[in-house]
Amino acid sequence: MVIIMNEFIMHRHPANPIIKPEDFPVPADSVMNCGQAMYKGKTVLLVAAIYRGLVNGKRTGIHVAMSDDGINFEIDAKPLCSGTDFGGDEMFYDCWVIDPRLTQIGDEYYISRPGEGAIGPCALLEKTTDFKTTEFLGCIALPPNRVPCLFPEKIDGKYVRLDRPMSGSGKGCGEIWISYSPDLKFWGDYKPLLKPGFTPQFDFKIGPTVPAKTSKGWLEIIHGTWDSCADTRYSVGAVLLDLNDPSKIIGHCNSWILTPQADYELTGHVRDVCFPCGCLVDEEKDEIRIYYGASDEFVCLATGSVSELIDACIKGL
Ligand code: BMA
Repeated sequence: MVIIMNEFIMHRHPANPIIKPEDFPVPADSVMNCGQAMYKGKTVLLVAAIYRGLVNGKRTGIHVAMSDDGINFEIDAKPLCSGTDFGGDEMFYDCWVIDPRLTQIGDEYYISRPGEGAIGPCALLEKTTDFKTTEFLGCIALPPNRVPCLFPEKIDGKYVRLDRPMSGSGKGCGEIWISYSPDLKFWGDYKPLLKPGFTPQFDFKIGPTVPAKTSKGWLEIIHGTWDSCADTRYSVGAVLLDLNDPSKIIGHCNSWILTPQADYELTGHVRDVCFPCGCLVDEEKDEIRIYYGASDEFVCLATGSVSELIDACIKGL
């Protein structure tokens, strides 16, 4: 057993990993990076699975996991998202269904996720209201783009998103941008928001998750990578954006808030990975929950005090 010496604000739940491949109702090798939201008082996760062999002819799928207590989940055997015929070409563009970002806007839940592409992923959007069926809304970003994360409400009458229009290669190539839309279809007013290198722990690339509204600003959990001669380490960071103008950064933590240290993060299918797609914030309980993918094999949970995290962003701790 690994003893974690230096957790910073976020604490690993003792029940980790809370979802393992063997918990899955279909044969899976990896259960990983997940979208997260509240639905009818329950915690809902959209869990990406890489199947063991083909399941109904598919290599991957995104499955709904629901829970009353946020720890014990019931997982649907039938995937909610299993790829579409977008782009034709024997599903070339939508054959690897992973990394969903889930945003609740009113009574609707939007799922943005990467589609395959020869020069990198494009971004596909689906919508659900019942977590049983989805409506495919199309492609909302050209490749290479990983992955637009929608804000949960309009700001100044426009939908807002963060994404990583990755281009080039090498250190510092992946940065986060903000853009706006009148209808979730046509996007513009692009502005760069945050570049890798704002902390040495995230020197290679960074990527967004779905922002959470707090009384002090939009809390934006990010992933960021650090490249060594041995491997790429995926950690979790936090940024605070202005409530009325989210293109303004109010503050950010000076380093990671979660980095691979536990055995289920250090070993596994891809070692050294903590990969978030969102977070759940409850300011009344002063709680933040981040369900994250650990080593591309498990779903894990880290919890912390949201006021402490916001304070750390503002002070740059
Ligand atoms: C990223 C994504 C994630 C994955 C991570 C680590 O590029 O593909 O799905 O968790 O790499 O392997």
